[in-house]
Amino acid sequence: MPTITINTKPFDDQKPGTSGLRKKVTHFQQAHYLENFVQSIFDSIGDFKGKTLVLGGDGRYYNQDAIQIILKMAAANGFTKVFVGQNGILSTPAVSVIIRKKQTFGGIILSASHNPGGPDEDFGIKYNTDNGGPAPEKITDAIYARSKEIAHYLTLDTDTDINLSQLATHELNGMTIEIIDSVSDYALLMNELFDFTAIKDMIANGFTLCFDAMHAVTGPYATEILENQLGSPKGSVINGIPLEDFGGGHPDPNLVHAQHLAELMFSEQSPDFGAASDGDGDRNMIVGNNIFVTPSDSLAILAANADQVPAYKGKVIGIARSMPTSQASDNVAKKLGIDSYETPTGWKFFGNLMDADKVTLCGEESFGTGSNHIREKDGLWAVLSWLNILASRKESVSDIVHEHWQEYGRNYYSRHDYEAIETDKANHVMSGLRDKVKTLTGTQLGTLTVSYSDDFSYTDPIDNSISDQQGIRIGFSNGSRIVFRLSGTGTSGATLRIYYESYETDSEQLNEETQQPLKELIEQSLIVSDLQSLTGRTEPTVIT
Ligand code: G16
Repeated sequence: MPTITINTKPFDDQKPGTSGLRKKVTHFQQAHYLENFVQSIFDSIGDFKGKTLVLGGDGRYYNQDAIQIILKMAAANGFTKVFVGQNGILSTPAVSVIIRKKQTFGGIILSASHNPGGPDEDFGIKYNTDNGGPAPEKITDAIYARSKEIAHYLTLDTDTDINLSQLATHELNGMTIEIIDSVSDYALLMNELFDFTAIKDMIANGFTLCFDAMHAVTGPYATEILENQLGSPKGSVINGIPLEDFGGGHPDPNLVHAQHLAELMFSEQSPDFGAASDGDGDRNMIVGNNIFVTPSDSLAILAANADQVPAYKGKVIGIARSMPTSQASDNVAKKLGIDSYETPTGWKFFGNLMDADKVTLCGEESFGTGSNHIREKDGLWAVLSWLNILASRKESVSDIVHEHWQEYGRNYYSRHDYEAIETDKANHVMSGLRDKVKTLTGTQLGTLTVSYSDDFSYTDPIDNSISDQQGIRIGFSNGSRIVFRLSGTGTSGATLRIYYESYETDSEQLNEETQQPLKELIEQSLIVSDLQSLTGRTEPTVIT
């Protein structure tokens, strides 16, 4: 079937954000919109003639349509082979596993992550390079530049679609398409990293768990690993069937959107362990009986207990966290005598450090945790890490967390999100802060003395690339911090995130409350930012 060239015109809004291009489905459905972006990717990633691609997504609405479009374009552009997940399903971490294992040129992931799905909701697309990680900024910048000048794209002159539902091999204009099992490569790697026998024994001895897949991509992965392989009873995985609209839910694993799980874990029927993952399977939430583990604490605890897990015993060489993530993991790194790194928000910044063997574990406050086993954050990996540590230490989640605070001190932490603010008002808040931070150092905010204030800038220690304007930091002499940043993943208006952190080492002063110890920081953040008068907002939309 003939390759055809379709004339097109640039769209002016195809700048990839923190995690690829995310827009409403209806926006992607405009004539030529997806095609323009895909051709811009192909035009920006170097010579892939004769090479292989991985393709899959989180199963949201438009996933399968987009896959059919991309397959035709990949064939027309000269890829030799594409691995596609059965029914178009591949979690983000699974794509990273497959790229690395099969040594492909790269991969395309179709997902808007934790954002809702459905005909009127969100869709997204991102490109991962041959290390299995999100494309670095030099590639996403090139894709954006290309999208602004694109004049045509290549596709095939056919309406015939590929059957994605059966494991099979197809041929499309000289390109091979292999429909692969979505779960097996990923599950195999998890077997290699963790002590499945110990976890299995713990479960056989009565340990109970509930994993909420939120009707998103991890359903099949969690069912296979937690129920079939580790023996957790059927029903331990809830909302395990991926649905195009995530069952009408918001597949964001936090206490607000995984409310059912949160209620269960704080009830008398609580299992020993609870967890949830997001739309594309890279985020995780960890909850114990009556205790929520913040993602920042989770990273610190996994690092402090890495010796309990076979693949990491004696092998943790460094820890990286994104700037707004609490400094809890820095305290662990200090004690272990290893390096810690503070990077801008976005998993791609960890890739260079992992490729250069500088760090083993990485984490972000936005419910992302992972390691150098792949180059994406990995929701089920975090769950299995916790299960392995629980099986080895034979203590409850709550005991492990409390013992950690006793030993390292506690970093009280909370994030307040103000969603869907009009973009210019949100920009106004940030530009006001940017001016103010130049003169804040040394001044008092309430009873707090500002020890530093800046707009975070990061120089990558490996390639020396510089990323500016990554968030306003106000640090205080007692170790507390306030951070302001605009989300890079929202699709309506702007989301302003304010991150609060305070540090307590006196074990007599530790309490279960989170917001109370942060009260003064919260008050001062509103004063210094003028948030309420500039946006009219009096309350955050979501507190985590
Ligand atoms: C994406 C990135 C994460 C990052 C998060 C930040 O997450 O992959 O590395 O921490 O965005 O989101 P925001 O800019 O909204 O704070 P995901 O899970 O959406 O791919």
